[in-house]
Amino acid sequence: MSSYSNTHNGIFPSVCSLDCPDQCGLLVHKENGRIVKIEGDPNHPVTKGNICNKVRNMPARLYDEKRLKYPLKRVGAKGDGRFERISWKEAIETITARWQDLIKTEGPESILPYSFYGNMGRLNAEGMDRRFFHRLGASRLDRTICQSAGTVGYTYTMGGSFGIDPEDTIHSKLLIFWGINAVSTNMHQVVLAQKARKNGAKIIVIDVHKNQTGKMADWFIPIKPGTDSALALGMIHVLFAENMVDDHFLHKYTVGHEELRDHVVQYDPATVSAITGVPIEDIYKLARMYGHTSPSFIRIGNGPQHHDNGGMCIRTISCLPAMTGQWLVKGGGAIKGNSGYLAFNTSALQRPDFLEKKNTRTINMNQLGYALLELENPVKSLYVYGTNPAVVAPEGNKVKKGLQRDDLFLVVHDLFITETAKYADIVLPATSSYENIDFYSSYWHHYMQIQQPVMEAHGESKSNVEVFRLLAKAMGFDEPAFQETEEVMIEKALDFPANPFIDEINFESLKKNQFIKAKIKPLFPGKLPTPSGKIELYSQRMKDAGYPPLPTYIPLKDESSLPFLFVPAPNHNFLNSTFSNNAKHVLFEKEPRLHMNIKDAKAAGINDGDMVRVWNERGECELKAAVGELVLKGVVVSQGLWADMPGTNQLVNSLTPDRLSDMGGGAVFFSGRVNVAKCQSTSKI
Ligand SMILES: Nc1nc2c(c(=O)[nH]1)N[C@H]1C(S)=C(S)[C@@H](COP(=O)(O)OP(=O)(O)OC[C@H]3O[C@@H](n4cnc5c(=O)[nH]c(N)nc54)[C@H](O)[C@@H]3O)O[C@H]1N2
Ligand SMILES: Nc1nc2c(c(=O)[nH]1)N[C@H]1C(S)=C(S)[C@@H](COP(=O)(O)OP(=O)(O)OC[C@H]3O[C@@H](n4cnc5c(=O)[nH]c(N)nc54)[C@H](O)[C@@H]3O)O[C@H]1N2
Ligand code: SF4
Ligand SMILES: [Mo]
Repeated sequence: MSSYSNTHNGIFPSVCSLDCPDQCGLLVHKENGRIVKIEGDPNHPVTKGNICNKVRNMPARLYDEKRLKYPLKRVGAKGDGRFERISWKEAIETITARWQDLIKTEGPESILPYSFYGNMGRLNAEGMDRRFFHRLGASRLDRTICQSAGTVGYTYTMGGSFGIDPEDTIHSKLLIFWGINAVSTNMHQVVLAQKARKNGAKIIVIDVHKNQTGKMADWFIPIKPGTDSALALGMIHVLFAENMVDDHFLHKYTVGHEELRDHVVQYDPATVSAITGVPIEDIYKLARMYGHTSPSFIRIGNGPQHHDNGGMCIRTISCLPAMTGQWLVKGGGAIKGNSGYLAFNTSALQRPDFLEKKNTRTINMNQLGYALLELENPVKSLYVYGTNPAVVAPEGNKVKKGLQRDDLFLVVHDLFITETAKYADIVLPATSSYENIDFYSSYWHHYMQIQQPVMEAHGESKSNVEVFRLLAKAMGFDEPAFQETEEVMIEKALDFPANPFIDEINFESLKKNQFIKAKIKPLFPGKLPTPSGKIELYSQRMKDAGYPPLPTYIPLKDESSLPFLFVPAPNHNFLNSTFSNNAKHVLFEKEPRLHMNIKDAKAAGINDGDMVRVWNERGECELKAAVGELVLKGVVVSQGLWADMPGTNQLVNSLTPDRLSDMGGGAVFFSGRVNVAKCQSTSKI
């Protein structure tokens, strides 16, 4: 393995491993064996040397004194976070002995892997682990916490995760950021938009919160949470009514435009305005701008899909570019996600052929509390890696109660004692992505990238791949797949003739070039992977699955009569809960706040800066009120998945519901209702 990890001085190419669409090219500077600086790689064609504040300060996290160096076993009560150092040998023996026992007494489905993309490297996030748990016959995990509702919705319209090349958006004349806080979560799309703006483009932001992205817009359109599909339908209504549609495109590349034309008659601007809170004249103005501007581009974010109706909402928004034939124009169209272009050989990587039986049960990761507390044949052992469910999963109090169960054998593999790890019986130290070899494929731009180790493993920490190799050996799994090297795993994963776009991307070419762009063909003219091969404005497949076949507005669930919809979104300086335990990043964010409308605040006797209590039937937490006009009446917004909160120390997800979205079993973080009142007592902050 060619490795820079032992080289003491120099500048080494890397890739950001965080779950962020930008997947930046990085340069890591080392002096005397230590990483002293991380900056953007100016040669990366999309990210061009700019990176976010979070990762510029990554060295503080990599060398944080709290970083784990050794395996640990619990010595205190679950949740206390008291541990004692043990050897790897003892750790692996303890885990596998307990699992052998469980397999005999309860069956392998009593064991549940629980992971997400804390490290986007494919070998570590979805490689050796999948092989191992398939072979073990463990319960399967449905990884639905992020984008599954919208992906299913978008796929009904477009056939898969295929949008346009973001590099083309410099040619756009109208860019709509729809439910995406791109200044914080997709900064290079903003850089591209600013370039387009210099050439005369206008930027519209549609959001429930006028955050940094809304403030950067030429026009910010505030909308009531969960009503975006109505707005999109209102736009389509006006596009048809005022003859702004591209009939040639609709005839040639879509199915169902006649049905859609009749169907949207009901979504007149007055009706849509009453649903969305967007004034009637603004609906006309938006539809006319969209109808008359080409190329127009929509960046579809995660916000609208984290709702009860999220799948249908994304399905609906994704019909818009077809109305005006934007898919044929360079810089026109949309991006929801682009992972389809970089599809690789997941079967070779994950070996589903190792699945013991085909009907192994699947557990939705959004219902972890339920799975731990209420499921028949309960989960007896949970193995957590690359995610921090005690902070990020909905119905947080239920999750914590589940993690506290005396008879649950919990193993957590992480770089830190996270909130989740505090409940673990065994904690394993993880290397950071900078210590590993792995390949990366973006879900926004069209590049694959490689990481080679640039620093030595911290203490005794090990990568996910290494740990699953050890576990496989101890379990007696003797198939060669469990001892494959990372190099061979990458070669096999990238050997995928079914996707000709990546046929020049392999281990050798990645090592030589660091990043390689897939050879993408434009979507049109061409056949989409929908049943009809066209954009499905009318979807028979949806009808067969029990959904309305045409895009439709379906209101949020009426979960209670509490006065506010609560939108606990991500923040600028954390990445989900990553960095929420690093002092520097916490300092950048200062403290958790709750944005509320001045009229609501006045009515409740709340002033800016007051500590407020936010509660519902699921839990409660305390935040500092930020009073103003950044959110509409009836909406409250917090930012950041804080691991440490004032007062009762319950986290924002103690308030979020664990019911599932309309499609894809997605999470509905933003569809919960709460009440808010001024705190009576003084609190920690
Ligand atoms: N700095 C930073 N970057 C990140 C992350 C992070 O935590 N911090 N997380 C990463 C991950 S895993 C993901 S999935 C992406 C997510 O990044 P985004 O796609 O930006 O998604 P969110 O931040 O969840 O929400 C986006 C916006 O949706 C708004 N919103 C909520 N409900 C609605 C609604 O009903 N309608 C409309 N129009 N807007 C609504 C919120 O106010 C927010 O501004 O970002 C990634 N990048
Ligand atoms: N309220 C609310 N909740 C949300 C969201 C929201 O917008 N609002 N967003 C949701 C979304 S979109 C997502 S994607 C999820 C994400 O939630 P998570 O996937 O839990 O993401 P992180 O909080 O970043 O936690 C990742 C963990 O992986 C660890 N890690 C990093 N690299 C490695 C590695 O190589 N090996 C191992 N073993 N561990 C590693 C990190 O130290 C960190 O503790 O959160 C969801 N939760
Ligand atoms: S978190 Fe996103 S913006 Fe920041 S360096 Fe990583 S990929 Fe780039
Ligand atoms: Mo996500």
